Amino acid sequence: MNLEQFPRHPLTFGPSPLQHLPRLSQHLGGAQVWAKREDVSSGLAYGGNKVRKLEYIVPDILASGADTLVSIGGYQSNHTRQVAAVAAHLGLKARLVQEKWVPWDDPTNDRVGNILLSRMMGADSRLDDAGFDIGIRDSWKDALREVEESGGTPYPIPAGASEHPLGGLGFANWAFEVAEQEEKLGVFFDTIVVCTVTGSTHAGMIAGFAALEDLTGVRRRVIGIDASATLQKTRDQVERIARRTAQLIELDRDLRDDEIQVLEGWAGDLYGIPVASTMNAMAVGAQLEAMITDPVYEGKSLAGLIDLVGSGEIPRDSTVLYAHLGGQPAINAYHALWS
Ligand code: 5PA
Repeated sequence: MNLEQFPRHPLTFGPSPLQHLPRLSQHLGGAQVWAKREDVSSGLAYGGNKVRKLEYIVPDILASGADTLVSIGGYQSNHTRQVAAVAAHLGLKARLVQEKWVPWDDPTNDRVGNILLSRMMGADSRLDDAGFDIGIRDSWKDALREVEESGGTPYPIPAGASEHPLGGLGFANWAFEVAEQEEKLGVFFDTIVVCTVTGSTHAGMIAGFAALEDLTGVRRRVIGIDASATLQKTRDQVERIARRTAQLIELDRDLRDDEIQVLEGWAGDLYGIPVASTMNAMAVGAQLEAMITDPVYEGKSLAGLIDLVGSGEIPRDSTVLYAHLGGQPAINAYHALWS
């Protein structure tokens, strides 16, 4: 295993904080639940999981001599907001393609929250009518070409930074950070629960924990909760990126099938649209722990955790780590859920 060979440009305050959630644990009547908070670990525009992925991509951006980061997401993409933040931080430009990934017809959807923040940070954020797809899009390729044609030097960052060759490294490193924090706190997380859509967060963790298992001999479960509602695409992407990242960090074995688990059941029918379990999870997190989650991603993975602990699928004697990946700025566009 060799993660140290990859340069990392720090964009966070340090290791993201671990937080025990006693009232949530008591409410679920089973496992002890903790959260690792990517949403409060960076000063760059509210942070989130992409900041960690970008820490490993920035050295390549700087080496490339690019002047414009080009990326893509939905109107309320957290990823594009974090790309805009990193561009501002580095003194670069950002060209963002914001597609209509979610049929959420609130008139504020393309004006508040993430997209507002991206615009404040000076990004050239342009709307596109195309619907949800985690794959490589023509609109993104067009944006890259446009930047070039206008004399700029673009740096391509695909959706969620997942298809970027280095996209899995940030969360491979997360696994080792968890192990260090466990040692300091005298706790062991046998189960990790994480939201998965474009895949490299979950995939990076899979590769990182596999490497850690090989070093320590200790197994744990990393459970991805699908929030894409296009399960097969996300599953394929997670598997592919996990294997690619494992190879990159020189894991000297293939990943086992049981290491790659993407569970369905909490995404609802459509990406970005909350269902009853999402609403319940958001209320439970907020009212028991003041832990705010969003209706697109974290509310869905929290719903998965609540059901898996409640049903005993995650055993009562488990210590579970919920990866809180950020995403709160989007709730502004979802004000109607509570009005
Ligand atoms: C996102 C992603 P992955 O895409 O790495 O699987 O991460 C899923 C995820 N939680 C989980 C939050 C808060 C997220 O923002 N967001 C995308 C975006 O455009 O914001 C890439 C889809």
